[in-house]
Amino acid sequence: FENAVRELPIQVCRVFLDEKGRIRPAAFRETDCAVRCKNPERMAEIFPKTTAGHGYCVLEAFSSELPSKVTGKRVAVLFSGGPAAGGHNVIAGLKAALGRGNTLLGVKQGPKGLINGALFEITTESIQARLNTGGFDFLGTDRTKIKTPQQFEKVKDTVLRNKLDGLVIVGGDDSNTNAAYIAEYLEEQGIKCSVIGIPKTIDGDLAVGAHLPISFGYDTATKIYSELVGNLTQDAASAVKYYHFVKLMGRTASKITLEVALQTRPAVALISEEIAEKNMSLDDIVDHIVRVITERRLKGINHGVILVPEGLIEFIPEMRTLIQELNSVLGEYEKDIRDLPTLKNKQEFIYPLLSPQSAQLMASLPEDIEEMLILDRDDHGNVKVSQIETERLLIEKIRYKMSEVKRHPDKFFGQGPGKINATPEQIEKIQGTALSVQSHFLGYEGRSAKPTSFDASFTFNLGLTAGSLVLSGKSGYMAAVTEFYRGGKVLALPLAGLITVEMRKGKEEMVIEKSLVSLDSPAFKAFAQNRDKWAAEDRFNSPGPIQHWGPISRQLPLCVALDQDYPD
Ligand code: FBP
Repeated sequence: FENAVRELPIQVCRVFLDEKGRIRPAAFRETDCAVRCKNPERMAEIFPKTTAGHGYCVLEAFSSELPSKVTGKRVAVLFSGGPAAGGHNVIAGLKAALGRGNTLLGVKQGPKGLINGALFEITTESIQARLNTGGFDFLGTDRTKIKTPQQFEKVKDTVLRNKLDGLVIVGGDDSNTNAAYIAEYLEEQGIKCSVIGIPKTIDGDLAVGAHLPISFGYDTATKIYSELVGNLTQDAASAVKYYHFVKLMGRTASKITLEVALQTRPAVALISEEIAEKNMSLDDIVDHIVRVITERRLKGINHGVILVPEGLIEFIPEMRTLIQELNSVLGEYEKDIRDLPTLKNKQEFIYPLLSPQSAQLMASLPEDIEEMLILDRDDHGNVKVSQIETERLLIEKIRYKMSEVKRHPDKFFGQGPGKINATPEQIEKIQGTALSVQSHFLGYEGRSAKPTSFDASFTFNLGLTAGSLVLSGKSGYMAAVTEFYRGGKVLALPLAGLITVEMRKGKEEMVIEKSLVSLDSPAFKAFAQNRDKWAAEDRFNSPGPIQHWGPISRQLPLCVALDQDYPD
């Protein structure tokens, strides 16, 4: 591995190198830090085995030759959830930590493969050939949630049949929650198998303050989206006729949108967390965008880029209430509703069970969105926001509002609060201009790319961390790397301490708390201080393609760099 790694821009944390610069696993010791658990007593009840003795204490890696002496261990690894750049490097790091004296097995097709016992041996050659490639295609992935007693039994069978001493789960918040439950279950069953989670998701919402600034895949995805959005800003200013509405992936947090906004400086970027905090309705959002477009028109600018986070719909207060009400209805009548043949039948069943406001809102939505909201949830109970065309909903409403501006200029122009100041000539001039829009969705194209040098190094080190934890016999932890700018500090975070209570389908669910955009964070403040200038006139930036070599390749995501001392 040393040779393969040296030829690539992968930096290995010092703690994993011996005095001759050879890669070896590290050992772990307790620190005097703990993760901030929101419900410590409740979690200690749910995870008595994995929290026993050490509670929520963070472990730190230190250099030791002891783990490299451990041999004969059998460890399996699986991918779970959506792909993210660098997954193959996690496996490579894991293989490097385990060395030739231990066996690494791959689980095919994620948690489903774990339940079905679909495992195969991973050779050094097979994973070396995939070093620094994108995607999860080597193993495959899926979104099965391991929840029923029968599924846990089957996992136990797989562990026993394959004589596993370790299981590494590469996934997001839901998958790492699965890892916490499996770790607890195996210990409870008296089976010695270390279960370790790896923080993966392009969304960037699996982060734990200074202990884990970001999940892997975020840097690559945001750099790809920034290149594409940058191209659109440039195209908009060149063709001078279109507004490009770009929905950016990120199921819940707007972390991707914030990073892309900082990189490209668009006319508008909506941040869901801000919309929720300021209690902005759908109409407020539409009014804001119409205002920006109109003020730009008054300056002769009739083009630009508008960024819309994928998860927006769940943060608009009235939509959030509607989704919560729908979740409760579904929690009680899911089967009855599913069995109804047409959307009309479903509407007739559901509307009377909603509050009048929610029923009215629901009726005002396009039918395809209504249909998605009614039933389409993933195995973990999440609304499939990537399939909802929020950008089209906004465009429809903005078009309508713009036509109102045309029909009733007095309502929008003039003196006084909220009104736009313009001369009659200016108003007449802009009333003749049409609004031409293009809509885009950037998501899947960012998940399986060749990793940036940041993600390539980050993931290789996460794999080394997971392998070291298994060899040290630790279970119920998530591997973490922090202090990137100092060459990386390697930690293990107790999974049970990260779990909190979330409402899904109207019921309480234990799940790792999502890390959202904080309006007090330096990254958000940098955006908020600059956005009016970006809205007023073209100040865009087109960062161009990812660089894999040279100084620019080492650029951390701007949000991570700006927030590195922010406590979360
Ligand atoms: P993970 O949290 O599993 O990494 O997935 C993130 C994500 O890319 C979201 O941004 C998006 O909403 C979702 O996956 C799309 O999922 P699917 O692949 O099932 O369409």
